Amino acid sequence: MNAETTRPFKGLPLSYAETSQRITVIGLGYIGLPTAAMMARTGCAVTGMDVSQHIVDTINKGQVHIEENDLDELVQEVVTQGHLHASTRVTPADVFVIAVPTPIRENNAPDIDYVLKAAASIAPVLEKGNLVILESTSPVGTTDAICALFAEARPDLGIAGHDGEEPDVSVAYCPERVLPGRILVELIENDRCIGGITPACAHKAAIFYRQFVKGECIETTARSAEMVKLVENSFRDVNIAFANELSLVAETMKVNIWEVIALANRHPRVNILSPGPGVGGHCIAVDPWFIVHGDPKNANLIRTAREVNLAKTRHVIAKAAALIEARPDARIACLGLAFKPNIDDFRESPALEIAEQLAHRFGDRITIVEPYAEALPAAFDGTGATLVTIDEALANADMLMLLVDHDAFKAVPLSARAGKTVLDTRGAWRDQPSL
Ligand code: SAJ
Repeated sequence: MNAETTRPFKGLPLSYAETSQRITVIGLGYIGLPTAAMMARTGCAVTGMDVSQHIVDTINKGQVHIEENDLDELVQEVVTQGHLHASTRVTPADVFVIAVPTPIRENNAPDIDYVLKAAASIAPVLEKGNLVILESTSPVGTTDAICALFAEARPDLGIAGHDGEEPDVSVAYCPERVLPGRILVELIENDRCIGGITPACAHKAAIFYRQFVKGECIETTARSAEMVKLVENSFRDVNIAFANELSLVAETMKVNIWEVIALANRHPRVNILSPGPGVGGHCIAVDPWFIVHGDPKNANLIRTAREVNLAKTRHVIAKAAALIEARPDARIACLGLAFKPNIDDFRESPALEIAEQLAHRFGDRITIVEPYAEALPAAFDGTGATLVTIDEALANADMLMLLVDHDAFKAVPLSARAGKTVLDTRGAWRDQPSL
């Protein structure tokens, strides 16, 4: 039965969904939990599966373990209404969505162990007619690997890619492309790339997503969809690397990079991104390596961009350390630990790495301001560095290292920064010279 759900939620559109379908989302992190909640708000029965008992208990109380705009309210609503339930066990469903992490190993090789473990946990409960969708960012060929695992584990079922055009179990790759901070809006509004192992799998997955997504759902192959996701984030990494390289050249040439970029961007076909202290987050700083690993011989620009962005973080650390050493009595406030403004996500954050290294080197001369942290991360243990408020930092610090352009920092007026040495890595305070 197609039922229209009328419960309004923060103005986001609600679509028509098959409310009798059972959906299981594996992995309740930054993508899995919003995805599960977004599907549950249409009235579908969604089970969120996670290996962490703590995460499962938190969600079943209607609470969230991550910070994301409006997510707390939505999760509380769908859990209270009984549409979302969390569990540590995988139970049978009609549609399985895998949204687990795909980190990189020490040598920058992709680690798809969590994906394969998730697939292995689904295999025993698979039934004829099931659809399995991988959403995790993955190297090209990962969806094929899931099908091979299913085929081996369940010879009693016809698996996509192994048993004809219309198999018992359909498999597709459908990457998310949501921006942290806007996840709930973008999950619904963005276009989706739907990559089937066969055209029939793509079609089935597209019909599934069209129940929830207002953007266009475009059907393609699983391998193309895997590559699309990696290409999107590599495009951004390469462009940020261009801006970061320019910022170093501008330092050498003694010109103001922010002014140069603003003026160059007046050209109708130029749109240079912003330099910063490096590239953070679990996506852009990681995904380009999946391409480099897949074709090391040809992916030279992509590898170089990664190296440029990593080198920018080292450059900021060296520059900050030299400034601090030159002023032995100065007290330094590092503003921000998050990987980008107005979020609480510290994964792969260059700001965190810079603050951490300065704290290890300069101890209690360093204070940290991070409105999105209740306490300093464990990496600061034993350094002597302390977490302070922005007001305390402005009252006591001689040097301000602006590492994240949180709104709270951008709002600090010039008068409150008067007389302080400023290293602004984000170009947030253009009314004051930055070293
Ligand atoms: N950054 C700069 N300069 C810029 C823009 C960003 O230094 O001009 C830095 C940020 O400070 C941050 C990092 O890059 O440290 C990444 O931030 P971001 O806002 O560019 O991207 P993410 O990691 O939050 O989200 C990206 C998005 N991908 C693209 O824009 C192509 C998002 O749409 C993806 O869904 C997400 O990765 C993902 O999950 O893959």
